[in-house]
Amino acid sequence: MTADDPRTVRLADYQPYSHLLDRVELTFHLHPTATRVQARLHLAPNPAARAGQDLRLDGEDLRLISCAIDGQAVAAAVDATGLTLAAAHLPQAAFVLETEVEIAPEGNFALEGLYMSNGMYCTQCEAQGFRKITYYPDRPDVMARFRVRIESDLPVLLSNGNPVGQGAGWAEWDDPWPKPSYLFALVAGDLRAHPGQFTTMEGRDVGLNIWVRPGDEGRCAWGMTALKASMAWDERVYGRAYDLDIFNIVAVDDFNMGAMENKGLNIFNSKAVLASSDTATDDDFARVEAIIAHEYFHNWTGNRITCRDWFQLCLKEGLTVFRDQQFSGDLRSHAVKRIEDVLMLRARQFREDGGPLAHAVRPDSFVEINNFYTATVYEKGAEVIGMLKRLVGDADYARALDLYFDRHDGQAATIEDWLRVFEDTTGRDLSQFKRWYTEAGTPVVSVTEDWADGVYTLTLAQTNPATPGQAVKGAKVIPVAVGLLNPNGDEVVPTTVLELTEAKQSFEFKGLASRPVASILRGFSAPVILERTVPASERAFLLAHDTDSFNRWEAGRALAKDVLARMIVDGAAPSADLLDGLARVAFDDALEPAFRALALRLPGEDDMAATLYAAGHVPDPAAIYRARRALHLALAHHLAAGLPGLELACRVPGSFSPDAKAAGLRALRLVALGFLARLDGGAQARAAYRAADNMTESFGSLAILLDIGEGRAELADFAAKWQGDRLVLDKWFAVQVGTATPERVADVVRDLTQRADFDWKNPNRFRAVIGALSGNHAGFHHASGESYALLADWLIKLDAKNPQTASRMSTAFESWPRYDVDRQAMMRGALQRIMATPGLSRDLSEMVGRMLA
Ligand code: 0A1
Ligand code: ZN
Repeated sequence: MTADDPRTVRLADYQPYSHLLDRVELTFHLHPTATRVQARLHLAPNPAARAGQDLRLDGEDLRLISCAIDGQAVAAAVDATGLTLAAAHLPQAAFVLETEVEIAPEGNFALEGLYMSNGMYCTQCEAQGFRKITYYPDRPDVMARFRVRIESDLPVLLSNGNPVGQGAGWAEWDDPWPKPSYLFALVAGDLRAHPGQFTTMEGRDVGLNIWVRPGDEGRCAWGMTALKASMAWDERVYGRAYDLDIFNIVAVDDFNMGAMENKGLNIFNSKAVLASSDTATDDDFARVEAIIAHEYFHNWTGNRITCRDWFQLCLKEGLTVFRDQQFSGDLRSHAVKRIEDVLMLRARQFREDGGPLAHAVRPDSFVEINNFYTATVYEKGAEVIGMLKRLVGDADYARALDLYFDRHDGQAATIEDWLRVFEDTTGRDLSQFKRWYTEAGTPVVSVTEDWADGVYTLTLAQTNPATPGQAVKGAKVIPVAVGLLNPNGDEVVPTTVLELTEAKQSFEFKGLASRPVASILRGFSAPVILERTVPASERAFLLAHDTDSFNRWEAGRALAKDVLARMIVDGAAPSADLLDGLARVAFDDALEPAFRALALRLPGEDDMAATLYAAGHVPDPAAIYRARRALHLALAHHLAAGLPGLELACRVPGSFSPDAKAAGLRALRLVALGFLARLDGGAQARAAYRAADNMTESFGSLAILLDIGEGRAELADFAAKWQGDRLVLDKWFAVQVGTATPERVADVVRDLTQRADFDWKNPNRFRAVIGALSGNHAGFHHASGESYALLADWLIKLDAKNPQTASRMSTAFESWPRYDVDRQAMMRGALQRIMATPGLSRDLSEMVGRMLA
């Protein structure tokens, strides 16, 4: 995939590090433009490595002040990526290497290494940021115990581990657990704590804190609740307790990702931890809960057991996503959580897997590792673990995990280690299953059925599409969960997991009185595309009767996609099967409100473009936009009589609570208001906006109004109310771009980016506007090509300051092969223009290069 780039790093080239590193002592003298970092590394030759090697330390953008071994100055050869000490100068036994460097956190807009955000110092070291702090073997298999001294006048000085001393202008921290450098963290600032406390199952008291800027104290309670719930859940479900005296979380406004699991000192994008009913939507609350859990769960899956090298990233990420999904399902609703996860998987991971950026869950080469924090590594990585669990069963999964923690605690492990644990527990041979880790692309499973002499035969065939650098692939092990219903809706065969291991296999079901209706891939038991021609009546039957709630939703979704596709391609009218089926779901009080809200959400435009492309059409974004709105209107008319009652029934009485049940009601109410707005010009949504006492309903009704071309007054009101609130204003920016008509969106973006409060160096603000541009499908793909050019301009500008975020956002172009030749030419033209920019980062040049290959 990155075969001819000289910067390519390969899994096959892995070598253990030349030295062992036992302990590290760091002293920071903080200063915005001249921070001094002194490091003492306790090193010894590594008996497992080739003897007589030079000592190579990574280092970037550092000014070396001194370098000594055992107190004696030594000459170091410094280049742009590190420092080398010749083997001849190195002791043959244990020694101490001391260095001092100077760095400038204030000018660091890449937000990697040590940087500043609103006067506060903070760090981001995953994946390779520590090398911007000091000279160090910056690789995850070098694990050391850290002791850190921070000197600064700022009132709060934090690092990993336990506090061991503090005085005026200094603090010291000691982390007893060996860790790789990517888990190092330091924070210094004028911060306020929201405190908490947790007693572990082993009876140890742990002090908890969420640290925020003054003024944000009132938005921490939910995060603290989520943290305690996560700690209790990991004890109860995985038997894993926390292992330090203190657990700190810090909220930072400038952050490239959601959050980071640094040992004992998690650093969060403030958007991923702060929440209050007036400023955060129900989706925000759920996301905060999930991200807190995710980072906390990393303490065992990531920190205690880490990755041998960055190719193994899915070892910690896939497993930790899987664990946070289990947690959210346990706390909320498994059915709803599964649907939401699959929606996300299809929107992001299937899109990635089907385009020029496709890569294996465990890639075997990269140019810039930051480009591999992807939906494939994270979400498909989690799906692979879900499949393993389904194949071996819950009891063996639990036994395998116990063995994993026992065997690998304190180690830097590999996917081979992970699979061996399952093989040793179950006696299974997982060599074929391992293809899920090494081969990219979404398998397509096609289904044929046969019914004769009371025997129902299901034939499943798999194809594994070619992806960049991987032309031919073997068959995968695919768990296909199947249930059979008889024509009156009773389940005659309960969920059974079929193991598809060959290119084509048949499975027989005997002793049935009548031809059954099959519910296939229940619970989305494998991340595959199911190809099956099903009459609309059968989809409608499953939408009404399937006992598997995921497949019930899926039947409605598939029906909606079929109908929309016909509306787009043939100008057909919406079918009664769909309208009646959705009406039954909308008004069925036996179903969870959150489920009904999801079932009534129409497939998105990008989803329809992908669906049409897969079916051999060239998607027309404008036609998709029109058809989707027409279907929304048709459905509004069809549901009209029941909508006022539904809207009323979904009003949550009493004071606000972010719990899943109340959130589900609010979600369904907003769906009803969205339909009503198509019929009443927004009168009800306007009233809902005025009456709202929480962000979910005020923002939700504002979005509905803007979507129908109304809401000017409400938009101004919202801006006036939230002036100066960074997180809420991000919503204000994003909703205008997201709801702009295809013709207007580029102008809207141009206007917004000229405002003084469009701080483009802040990743949240940049994503709110520029990310929303590529999220507006018909607007981004407007035939003028204006939006493509606008995105390219902004990516070029951002890349000079923040390569990571620029690179991630370039994936907006990954779907270029789907579209017509004119759009393809314009998108490729935009990519070529980016590629030709002098001084382009390694991050963005790798991504653009792969998209153009
Ligand atoms: N490990 C974190 C995600 C993360 C990765 C890279 C970062 O900077 C480049 C920051 C955060 C997680 O999975 O939550
Ligand atoms: Zn993670």
